[in-house]
Amino acid sequence: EGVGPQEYTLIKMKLRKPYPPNLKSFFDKPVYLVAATLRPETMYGQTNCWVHPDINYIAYTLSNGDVYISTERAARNMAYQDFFKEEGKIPIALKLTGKDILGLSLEAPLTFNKVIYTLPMLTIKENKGTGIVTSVPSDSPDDYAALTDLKKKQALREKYGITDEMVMPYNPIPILEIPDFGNLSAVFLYDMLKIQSQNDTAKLLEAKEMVYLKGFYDGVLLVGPHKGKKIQDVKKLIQKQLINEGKAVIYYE
Ligand code: A2H
Repeated sequence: EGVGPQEYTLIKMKLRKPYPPNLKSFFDKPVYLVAATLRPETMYGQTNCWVHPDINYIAYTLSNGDVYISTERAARNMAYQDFFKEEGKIPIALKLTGKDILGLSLEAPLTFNKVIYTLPMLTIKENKGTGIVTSVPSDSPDDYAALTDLKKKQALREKYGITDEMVMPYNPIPILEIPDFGNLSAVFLYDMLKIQSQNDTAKLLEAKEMVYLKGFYDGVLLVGPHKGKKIQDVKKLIQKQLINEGKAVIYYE
């Protein structure tokens, strides 16, 4: 990894009411699944939220009364970044596994989808970010591969209790244009490199490298108030807007 701390934008995905039985104790509090991203400008294209079925997560209370769900590792980092009442101390409210938080119905900022669901992604790393990832299949090859796996494999959906309505209506949304790659660059590279699944690690790494720099320097936003502007000129603006509206926070690790 790099030298200094990495700054991430934590996207707050709000649990919709009524809360499921295992989260009912939070009935009077806003509950958020929080996802670390380097690409806040792509949030227009969110189609779902990823959790790993077999990782452990916790729910904990912030000093402002919000409840967050993430790995304990991420909460420990937050404990030194002014998220909690007492520095260094995580106010744990509930222990969960990924399986406990699959199929949740969420509201996410900026996206054209009114409702998105938590779905299983098997390549999530426990030791990066919050262990929760927001899915933008138009621009992230990993996200497109994992969503395509769920669409293609009924057995995979059934194994995790995911219904067709949580997956099938959701398609990549054209939100930014990259020269040569078009307006769904993750789909373009998935097809071009003949990626087979979310476990196609080497090809997915290649796709990620191809899309990342080119997207940053040559990508142009196709939607929202900054439509027509270059990604490098709007990334910070969109991050700030999300933070000012209480829909995201900054997090370091
Ligand atoms: B990115 P880096 Cl559109 N395990 O957000 C696996 N992947 C994780 C993760 C974890 N625990 N935590 C975060 N990530 C993903 C958007 C996006 C991302 C787009 C395109 C590329 C991209 C939507 N998903 O990342 O190693 C998150 O996905 C390409 C690497 O710190 C986060 O940004 O660079 C990125 O990986 C952070 O990974």
